[in-house]
Amino acid sequence: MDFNRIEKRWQKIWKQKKIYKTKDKVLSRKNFYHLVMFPYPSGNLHIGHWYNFAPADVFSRFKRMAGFNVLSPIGFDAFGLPAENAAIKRGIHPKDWTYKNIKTMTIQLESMGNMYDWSRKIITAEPEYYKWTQWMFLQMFKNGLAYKKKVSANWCPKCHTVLANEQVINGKCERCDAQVVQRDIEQWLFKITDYAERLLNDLDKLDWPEKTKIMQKNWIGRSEGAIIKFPVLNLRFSIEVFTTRADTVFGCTYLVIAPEHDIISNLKSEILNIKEVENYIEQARKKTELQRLEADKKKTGVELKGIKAINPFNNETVPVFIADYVLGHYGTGAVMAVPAHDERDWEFAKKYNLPIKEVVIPNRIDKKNPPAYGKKTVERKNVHALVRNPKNNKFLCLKSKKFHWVTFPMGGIEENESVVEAARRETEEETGYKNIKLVKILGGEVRAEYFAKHKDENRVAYTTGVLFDLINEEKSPVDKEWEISHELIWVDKENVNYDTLCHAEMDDWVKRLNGEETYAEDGVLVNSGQFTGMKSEEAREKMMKWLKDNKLGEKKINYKLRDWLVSRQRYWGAPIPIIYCDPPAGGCGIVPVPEKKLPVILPNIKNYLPTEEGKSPLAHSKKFVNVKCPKCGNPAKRETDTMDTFVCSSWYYLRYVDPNNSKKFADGKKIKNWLPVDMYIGGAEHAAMHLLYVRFFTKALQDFGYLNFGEPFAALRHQGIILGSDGQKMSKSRGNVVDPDNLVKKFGSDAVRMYLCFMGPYDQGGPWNPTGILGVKRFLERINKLISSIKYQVSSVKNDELERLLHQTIKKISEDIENFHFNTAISALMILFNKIEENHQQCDDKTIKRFLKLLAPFAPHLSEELWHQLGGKKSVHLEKWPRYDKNLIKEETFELVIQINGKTRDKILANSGISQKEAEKEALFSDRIKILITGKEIKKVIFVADKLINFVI
Ligand code: ANZ
Ligand code: ZN
Repeated sequence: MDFNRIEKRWQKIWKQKKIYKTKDKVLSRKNFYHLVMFPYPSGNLHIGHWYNFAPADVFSRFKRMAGFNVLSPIGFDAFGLPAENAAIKRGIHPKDWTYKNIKTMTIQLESMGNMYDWSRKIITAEPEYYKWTQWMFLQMFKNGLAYKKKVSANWCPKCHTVLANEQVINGKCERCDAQVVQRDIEQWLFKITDYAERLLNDLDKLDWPEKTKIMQKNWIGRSEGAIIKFPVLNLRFSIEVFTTRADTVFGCTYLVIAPEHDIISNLKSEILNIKEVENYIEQARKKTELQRLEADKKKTGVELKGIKAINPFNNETVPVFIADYVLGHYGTGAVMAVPAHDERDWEFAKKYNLPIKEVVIPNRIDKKNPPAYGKKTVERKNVHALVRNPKNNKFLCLKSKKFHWVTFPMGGIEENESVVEAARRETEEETGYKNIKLVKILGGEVRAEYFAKHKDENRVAYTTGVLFDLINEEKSPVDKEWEISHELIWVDKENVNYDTLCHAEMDDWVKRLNGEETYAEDGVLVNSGQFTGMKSEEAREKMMKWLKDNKLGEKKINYKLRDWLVSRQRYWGAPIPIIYCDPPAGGCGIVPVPEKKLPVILPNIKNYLPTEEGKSPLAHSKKFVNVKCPKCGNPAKRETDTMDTFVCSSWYYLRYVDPNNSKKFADGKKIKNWLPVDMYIGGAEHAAMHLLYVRFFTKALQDFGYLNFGEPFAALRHQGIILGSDGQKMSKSRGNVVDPDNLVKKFGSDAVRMYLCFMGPYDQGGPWNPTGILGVKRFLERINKLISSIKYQVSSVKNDELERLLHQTIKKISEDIENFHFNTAISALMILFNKIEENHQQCDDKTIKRFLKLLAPFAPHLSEELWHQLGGKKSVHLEKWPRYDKNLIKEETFELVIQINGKTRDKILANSGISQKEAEKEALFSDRIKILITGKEIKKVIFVADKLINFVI
């Protein structure tokens, strides 16, 4: 059959009859706003777009048939850098390029047959739209959420533009491969950080994928910590550090400040090696943030000679360094370095020979032998001897025959004995081995609490691990009684862990054996003055109080989230509606364009390359730049930067509810009718930026009084990724892309849509299988053949089995679509159709019609065609979703749970609806039950129909 012809025909009819036009309110129907992320008009729709839009359309159609008044709009995110770059490359105007693509993509989108209400289409590059993007900017500005600041930015000297971190690959510009440098540029920012806490807390109430919420949480990156002031020796000046680990402050052996920190300019005259320092700063400027943070990167830095800082807790003086592993914009841009407990500091300290001072030790509670209540507690200093046989990498252990536990040779440290001496002595006493060579002490002590069975007391032990290598097997005699009760065993390295050995310290020994040098977790404080002995948590609280009392610092919450840089020195974007009035004799400064003068039209210019100094191409246009100040009327200049396109997409969802309003961004009543969005669908790659920005906008607009809700998307789902038939991610360079247009030509849109739904779980995607789509096409052909060729009895014969399956399938497909399990829904549809085919002689038209309704969301064209062949007058898509009869779908059998005295002892299959008598009989038939019950008196029987039977004996 000619799918293409049928599909085109119905698309035309749907358009003529406007069946997808959405009314703002329909009597007795609840509104449901279902949104897919609008596409960027990059040229052609690829199959990934289809994967976003087609299954989403199945959901829309289902919701509509299920009784909702569904809004399903589409538009184009039309501003942006790619258009400009492509245009520059091809010598076409970005606008022409963009609108040409929009045209192509519109035709493609229409070929899908989705139920979009095209009358609500928005294009963000239209003045009618960006007027409101500019208006949004002004609201941010007027409410103190938009501000200007010099910021260090990734700068591509060749493209003359600021780059986002994602656009910098290995320090080079993503597009032109030029070396990216850091440059301070005056930029506009939105104060999204003011909303960090709300953006974090409100995540909890959203029906969003857990992974996405976690990504947002990490992006916001909340850290609780403290600011500590370190006075600079001999100067009336302090360096403030941000730390999450105030409890480690006694272990601070130096400070590090970021190279871009302004402290350096303040201290310039005091720094003896200022040349060297300035040199280092110069080098650091060339690096991007990502390069600076690379974990495996060698740490570098320069000491500020002549500068010393004072640790306020112990009044020790420490040296001060600059190093690029500390970032200027995070916290205070300065850290107290604690090499014993921070890996980066440790590496740095090793390299520059700085002292390493341990101040927190692990604190372990033995899970196998936890402290017992009411027993006395004894403190001890212990050693564990880890004796390794270097020939086979096995460790010497003792197994107690009485207690069945395995330990290292171990014991207390005696007076005037070193840990190493104690470890040697214990090894010889307990095992006889006397020729062992010291390898190293395994770090500092570990505190552990446990119950010492053999002594019937609780212990708090401070234990040091000592690693030895066995030299030879020579042994001294061992105490007879001890020898009888203990067995020597050699344990493989991989079994040296807490499963085998009973020491609470095992995890620490294992880490240290594997070369871990720093202890970064919480624990118990040592060498920390009045705070010694406290647990980390408690110590932090007390220290914070001490800081506050002494005005040397305070509690501080920090966020990784940074303010949103929204200005771009680019042409193809919404102009920022700001005017600068600063004539020599004191101007009005930064003046917003009056709202009634919006939009500030993006002028048509010839040269849309950035200027040599890196200004936006708009700076070329004198006509655009030179204006009168709206306040004083004097000559003034327009801002020439345009807005980040993420601004356009941060409020587009609002515009769809009232796309043609020229007085407001959207009418309040319409906002109430539709918003927030009930279901939002799009790629997981937008988890952090886009989704965070929209949430910020929504909250800000709520605060300004324009919205009565604070979250834009009540529910969110991501589609998975389609892989090429080779199992690799689809990409042009790999040559494994499939072109949707060709597929539509060859198989028809219904088959493409349906195959996309069928190929795997929607949130996971999967590999494109060329024979899979053939299978779906054949399925549609079989449907067409059967339904268009057979005459049905009109509601006469009845086939109970088919009827039951039909109702079960209605239930399953409804639930599956609701849960985005499109693939299993289609499987169910296929099973149902097989049954219909088998029994077509007993199949009435009512059954077929219900089948077509189930098919309609997946294959909207074919189902419509057949619906009309069966005499349907209106569109099948305006029909009601079929209902199922609860009684009909009841399973014929169920699993009867058999209990004895409330404990489940067996489960058997039984017929639904059986009586208690029958159930008793069947249950007593079970061999397991027989064994348990024979000879016992049954006192009572409890029966729950179609569920369980319980014998009380
Ligand atoms: C002392 C310390 C001791 C630290 C210790 C950690 C462990 P998060 O959790 O990511 O917020 N830090 C602070 N400002 C920094 C900056 N501008 N650039 C690089 N590192 C910075 O990390 C907070 C920790 O990161 C802070 O706590 C500080 O090091 C470091 F055993 O202070 B910490
Ligand atoms: Zn003025």
